[in-house]
Amino acid sequence: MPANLTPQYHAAEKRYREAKEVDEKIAALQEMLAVMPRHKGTDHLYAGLRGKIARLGQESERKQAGARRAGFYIRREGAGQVVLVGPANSGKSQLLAMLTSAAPEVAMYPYTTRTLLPGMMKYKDIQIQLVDTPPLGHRSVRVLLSAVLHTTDLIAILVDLSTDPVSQFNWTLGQLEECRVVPVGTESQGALATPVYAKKMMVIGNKSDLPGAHGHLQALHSRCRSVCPVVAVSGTEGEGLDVLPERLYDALNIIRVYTKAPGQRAEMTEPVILQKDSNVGEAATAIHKDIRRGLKHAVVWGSGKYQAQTVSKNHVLQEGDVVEFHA
Ligand SMILES: Nc1nc2c(ncn2[C@@H]2O[C@H](COP(=O)(O)OP(=O)(O)OP(=O)(O)O)[C@@H](O)[C@H]2O)c(=O)[nH]1
Ligand SMILES: [Mg+2]
Repeated sequence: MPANLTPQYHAAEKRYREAKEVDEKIAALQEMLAVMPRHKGTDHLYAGLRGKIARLGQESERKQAGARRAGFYIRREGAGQVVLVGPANSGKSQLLAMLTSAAPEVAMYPYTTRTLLPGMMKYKDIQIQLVDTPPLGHRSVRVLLSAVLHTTDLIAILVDLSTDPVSQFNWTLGQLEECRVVPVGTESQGALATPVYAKKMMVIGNKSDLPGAHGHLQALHSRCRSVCPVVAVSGTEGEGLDVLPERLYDALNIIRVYTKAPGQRAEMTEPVILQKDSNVGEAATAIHKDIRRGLKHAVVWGSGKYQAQTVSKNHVLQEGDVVEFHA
């Protein structure tokens, strides 16, 4: 079976071959792992990469006894993955604690978080994975984060609204650029090492409860206009946390679609997650390639001109549509 490895995989492999430091090698291998398709044909490759990472991990531990382990591969779960990044003390861990059942350490002093920690956030009938990270600024953290930044669906930049959030935002963009990550739509700027990963981003202005936050928020809005959306929250007081899951969902650019078997009621419990503007054919592929192969037409409730409209595989689906596939 062909492995169908993506250009992103080959780019990571090239970086692996060229890496001189053990932690860079591990980060590249972890990225290869994260972006490789998983099926029977790649089982062997998968196991091989895991083995290499384990061996290099031991080597790295021996080399820097007691020092932080480099690299981390977070398995994507749920409808989408959002990585929370930003300067120290901006409230990343507090936000993860408020929105998920994960229990990160939160503290008044900076550099509390030492590694990547995922948690699942509920939104309607789906779960979105949030990943807490150590504060940016050090090379070791950039190495630790590279794989997850390159493969994630959305990067949420957390800034502290009580102290010049525009500078924190600019600084964070600079740090991300060092990881070869730029906001989508700004790819052409700068002379970065290739490849550059253009990622959807969002800014979360945290600590909206503190003095000065309101004025700073206006400045942040002006700075981020045409780059990415901004949401203001308070991770400790709860302000804005009711709308945040929806804003993250919108920024992920996905839709929920439900399927039903002919003659049966739609189970409105387990939606299929698709990229916005996906069509019926893509929905079929997302479920099973055999469904796509046998597909003659579909019946759609929701986005059709009328209910139970018969549509072709090219019909573009909308949030909440119910689809019945006919072979
Ligand atoms: N007033 C206020 N304090 C907050 C808010 N969110 C977090 N804090 C406080 O800010 C401090 C840092 O919070 P953390 O969640 O540990 O920040 P972090 O970004 O994870 O910090 P590092 O792991 O060091 O990068 C803690 O004392 C929190 O209680 C907020 O919305 N308002
Ligand atoms: Mg933290």
